[in-house]
Amino acid sequence: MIIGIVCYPTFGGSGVLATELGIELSKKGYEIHFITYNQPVKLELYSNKVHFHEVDVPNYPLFHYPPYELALSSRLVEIVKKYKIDILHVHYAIPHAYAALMAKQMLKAQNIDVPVVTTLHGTDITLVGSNPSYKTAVEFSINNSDYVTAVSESLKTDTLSLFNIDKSIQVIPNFVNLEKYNGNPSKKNLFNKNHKIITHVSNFRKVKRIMDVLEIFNGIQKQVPSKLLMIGEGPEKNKAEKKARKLGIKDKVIFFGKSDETNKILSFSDLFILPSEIESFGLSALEAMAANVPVISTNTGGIPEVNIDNFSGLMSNIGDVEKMINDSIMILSNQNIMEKFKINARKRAEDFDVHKIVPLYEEVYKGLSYYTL
Ligand code: GMT
Repeated sequence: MIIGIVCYPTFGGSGVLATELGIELSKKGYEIHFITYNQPVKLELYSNKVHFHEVDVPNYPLFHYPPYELALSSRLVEIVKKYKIDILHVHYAIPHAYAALMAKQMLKAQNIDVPVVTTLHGTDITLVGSNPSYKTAVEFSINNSDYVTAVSESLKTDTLSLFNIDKSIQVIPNFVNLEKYNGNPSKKNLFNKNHKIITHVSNFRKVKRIMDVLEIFNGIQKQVPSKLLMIGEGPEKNKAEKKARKLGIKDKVIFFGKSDETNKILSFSDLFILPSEIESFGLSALEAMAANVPVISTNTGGIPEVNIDNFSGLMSNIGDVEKMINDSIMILSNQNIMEKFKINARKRAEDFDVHKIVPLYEEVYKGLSYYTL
C-alpha cells in the first residue's frame, strides 16, 4: 500500500508521531510519501520506501499571508497521481485536513478517489480549531474526512463537545518505540553523581506552564541536590531564563534548546515534570516513562490516560505547585520508592508500544482500501 503522510515537520508531538508512524510503516513494507514544507526533523531518508516531497509556497507582494493550503493541496494532487497514493493520512486538522479534502475534490474531478484519514492531535481542536476564525472549516474537514482518529478519549470528548460532529471518531493513542529508550545511564557522569536530574521537554508555550516547572524545581532543589534540564524552544523561554535568575537557581537550570536526542537525555533523568494546562495526550511524558522516568504531571486532558496516578508518577490539579514539589521530593528522596516508580513507568509505557498501536492504523487503512483504484 502507498501512503501519503501530511504533518508539521517540527519537533511538536504531532509531527514526531506522524514521522515515527511513517518510518514504522515503511519497515513493514508500506511505501511512504511525506508531503510538507520541510523534511520532518526526525526523518532520515534511509530507506527506498520513504520519500519526502517539499511543498513550496511562492511569495508575491500582493500576498499578506502566503497561501500554504493552496500550495499543499496542489502538491497533494500532483503526488497522489504521480505515485499512485492509496491513502492520504493527515496529522493535525489545521490546515492539513482542509487541504487534503480540497485535493480529494480536485482528484475526484479526474475520476481518482483517494481516502483521507485525519488524526486530531490536540491544539488543532482545543485551542486553535475551536476559534471562531477556523471553526467552520475545521468542523467541515472532520465531518468530510473518510476516517477520523483522535489521540485520546479526552480529545475525542472535547471534539464532540466543541464541534457539531456527525462522524465517528476512533481513539488511537500515541505510541513509543521502546527500543529507542534502552539508554545508557552511565551518561549521568556528565553531572555530579549526587545530583538528581529533573527534566522537562516541550515547545515552551503558555499552555505548558513553564513558570510552574521552575517553581517546582526551586522547591525540589531546596531539599534534594538536583539539576533541571529544560529541553525545547518557544515563546516562554526568555521569561523562563529570567525567572531562573530571579529565583537564584540559574546555575542549576540548563536550557538545552531543541534536541532530537531526548531519548539519551531521558536515559539519565530521575524525574519528568509536565505541569500543563492543556494536554490532549502528553507524548513527552510517555517518552519519559519509556526511559524509566516517573512523571509529575497535572491531571488535565488526556494525561490521566497515560500517566497513572501513584503508579507511573503522581498527578495534581493545574497550578498546585506545592503538591508537585512534595510529590517530587517524596519520590526523589527514597531510593526504594523511586525504583518502584521507575519500573512502573516503563511498564505503563509498554501499553503504548509501537508494535501494539501501529496495527490499529493499519486496520484503518485496510478498511478504506475498497476506495482504491
Ligand atoms: O504540545 C504541543 O503544543 C504540540 C502539539 C502538536 O500538535 O505537536 O502536541 C499535541 O499533540 C501531541 C501528539 O499527539 C500530544 O502528545 C500533545 O499532548 C498535544 N498538545 C496539546 O494538547 C497541548
